[in-house]
Amino acid sequence: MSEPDFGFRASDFETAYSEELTSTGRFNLAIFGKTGVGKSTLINAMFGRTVAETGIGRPVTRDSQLYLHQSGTLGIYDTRGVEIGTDSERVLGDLRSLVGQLESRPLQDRIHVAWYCVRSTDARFEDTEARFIEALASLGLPVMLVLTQVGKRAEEYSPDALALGAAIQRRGLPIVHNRPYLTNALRDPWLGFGVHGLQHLLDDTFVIAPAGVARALVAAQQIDFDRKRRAADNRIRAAVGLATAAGATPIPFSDAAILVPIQTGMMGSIAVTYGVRLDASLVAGLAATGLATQAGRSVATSLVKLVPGAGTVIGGTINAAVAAAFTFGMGRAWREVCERMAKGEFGPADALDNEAIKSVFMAEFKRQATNRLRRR
Ligand SMILES: Nc1nc2c(ncn2[C@@H]2O[C@H](COP(=O)(O)OP(=O)(O)OP(=O)(O)O)[C@@H](O)[C@H]2O)c(=O)[nH]1
Ligand SMILES: [Mg+2]
Repeated sequence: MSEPDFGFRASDFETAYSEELTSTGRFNLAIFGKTGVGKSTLINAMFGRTVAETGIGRPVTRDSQLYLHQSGTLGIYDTRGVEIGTDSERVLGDLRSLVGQLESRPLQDRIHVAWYCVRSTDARFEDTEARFIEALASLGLPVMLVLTQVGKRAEEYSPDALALGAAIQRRGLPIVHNRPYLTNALRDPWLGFGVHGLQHLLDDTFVIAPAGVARALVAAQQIDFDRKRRAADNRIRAAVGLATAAGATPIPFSDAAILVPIQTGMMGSIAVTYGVRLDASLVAGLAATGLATQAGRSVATSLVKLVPGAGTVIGGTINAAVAAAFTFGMGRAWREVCERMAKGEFGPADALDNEAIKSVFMAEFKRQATNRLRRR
């Protein structure tokens, strides 16, 4: 990848991205349930395509029936072709030794939460499943019981699903809040059921998971963009603080590149928060800041031309207010680009629509930086 002279430096971005990934850590979820109940569908709905892209995962030990899929800030443990009942003992044996090994490892390597899935339309919950859940709990794993494919029209749940949920609840199993989470992860146009219950499941997963992996879960999940926005805004605030400090000594135009590492670091961090892959965010970062880079000798100087009023305040130097406004504008514009990338609005990660990225970034940058300058 060729590097522009100023503006976005791919190497700075890569460094920031990988540092952020390391410090964010990983949220590890174990998911169980009988074949075909909708485990993969639930994971895809909650965490986006990240998991599917990691392929088949790898067995945690040779011959193990437990697989780990690891991608960025997310780890998923699951099984393949395992029958709860006949294969339970083997899976639980693998899990027991795994959990034992992980005890001495850092928090981010351990299993944080288990989801046990039951298909609501099966209308039955077997004793072998109850014993499996008890065994999970005895390993110290918090178990959330998820009813999948639950029909819901308006605010009415399907009576069958409610009956199954009540029957499970009566067993008094060691599950979180002693009640199932009612979900549907895929719109069913035939029956007219929409996706529901995922936000509640996620919110309680945040409560149950250790605080030390909350940032990883914010980054990994792909349904609650408010949480991502809040995390991004914290990072923007930090970068604006750094830029303000840098600008406290008026920076000559020619030295405005001093702001570039601050802004690039912020962008790397925000990309991680949105779960955007490194390769995709590199391409998007180059596209987004490319116009600024082409227009002048540095992002900061060329951006002056884009922001009404900025030129008059500075007179040959970049001052603190302008440095802050630019950094804020870039942060907000990049946040917008990352959110849309995460939602797939710019196309697939390996064929991004660069023109669309540019225009979204520039429009948002001008708007946000200008507002920030006016607010002074
Ligand atoms: N309508 C609807 N269909 C679902 C839902 N979840 C799963 N399905 C369908 O049920 C089938 C099985 O779903 P999977 O997600 O592959 O089930 P699984 O538990 O991962 O299955 P295995 O990996 O084979 O154990 C697929 O055809 C899905 O489309 C859901 O929430 N709603
Ligand atoms: Mg599956």
